[in-house]
Amino acid sequence: MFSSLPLLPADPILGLSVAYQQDTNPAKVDLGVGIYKNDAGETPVMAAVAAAEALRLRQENSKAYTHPAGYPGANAAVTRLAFGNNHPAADAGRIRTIQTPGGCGALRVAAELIQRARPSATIWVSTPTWANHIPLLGNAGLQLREYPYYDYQSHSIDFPAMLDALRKIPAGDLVLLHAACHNPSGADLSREQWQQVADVALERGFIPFIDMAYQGFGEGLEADSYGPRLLAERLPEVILAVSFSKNFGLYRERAGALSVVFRDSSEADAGLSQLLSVTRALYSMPPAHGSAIIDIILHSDELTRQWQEELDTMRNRISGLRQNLVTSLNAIQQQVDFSFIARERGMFSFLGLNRDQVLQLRRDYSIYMTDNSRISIAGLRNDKLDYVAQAIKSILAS
Ligand code: PLP
Ligand code: TYF
Repeated sequence: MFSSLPLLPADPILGLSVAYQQDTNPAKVDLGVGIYKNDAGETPVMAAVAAAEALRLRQENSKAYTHPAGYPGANAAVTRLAFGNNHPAADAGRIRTIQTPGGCGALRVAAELIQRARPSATIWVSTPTWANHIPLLGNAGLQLREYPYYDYQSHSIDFPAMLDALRKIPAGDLVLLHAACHNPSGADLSREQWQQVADVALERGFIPFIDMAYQGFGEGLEADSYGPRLLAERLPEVILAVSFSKNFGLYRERAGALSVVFRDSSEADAGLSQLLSVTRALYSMPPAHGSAIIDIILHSDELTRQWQEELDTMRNRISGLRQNLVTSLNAIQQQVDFSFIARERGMFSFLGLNRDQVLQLRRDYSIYMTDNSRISIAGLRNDKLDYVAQAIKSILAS
């Protein structure tokens, strides 16, 4: 039976890591997958996470199944982390949160819930968006369409074009927005622009579906959740898919959460029962380990402080690297003004190179990035900046 199945290409982002690992050039630089690395090129377990894990190892006395909604206690804590304390929608009993296997799990479960509630709904995604949004949402059977977002010429959001497209979206469709640190462009909505998106959503009746995979990597935990908090305050229904892979460094533990804001608490109860029925049909219940660690950290003032300091260090390192890359690049060539890289936020920016140039960087310099010239800034190191800048200069000149 399986002879009918053709061989498929590897994940274009994760496949790049394999190619990088196999490269024997000692000068190689990995700007591919969005994994935070320190200046030694390592992704260590965060100290707050290691401390929470040690505590958990001493305290855990059972591996019995956990609750279908996830590790008890963690849902309230992660809802507060996303929405803040005393959010009006939470106080009104309108939010239901479940833990999911990573942000990917949250996106997929949300898509299945939408499919149950309104199978004819279209999900509008930004041009461009994270490549995995397409299979994660599309494979649930929903139709996907695009709204204009990033303008490659000006290296910024084409907000008038975006608003114009949003104004034409039919009531009941969903608009996928990135809370902060837009993947792949690094270009984020300002507070004023979030307000305007909320106005149009109210006017048109579309439902915001927000992907928050980088809370704390842009400006800070509060600032990066401005959009979801605002939309959940102003609109009757909002979906929020959260990943803890980056901000807790829990990538392989598959820790994430899905919060849905419903019209009222009785719709919320029905909605939660549907969510649990969706997950029962997919994987029964989420992994507990990552959520338990997050729960321990968020319930300890000391560990929370330690975790936030580590997150601040990661964010500051990325913004420092952004600044240093601009300085290096602009000092040695005049062809392109790269200062947009310092204006953008989070893990990613586009260099603005074409595919041939990207392949040339990979082949001639062992510098790895996705074919659309997206670079993962955290993969840079200060001792490699000159090498990378010189390589880009020579590519631009050739
Ligand atoms: N959404 C975006 C925009 C991402 O970049 C990622 C990946 O890192 C995710 C969601 C899902 O993250 P994970 O499933 O690894 O938690
Ligand atoms: O865009 C990235 O690099 C991250 C990590 O299938 C990632 O979001 C990439 C591909 C993938 C899962 C996670």
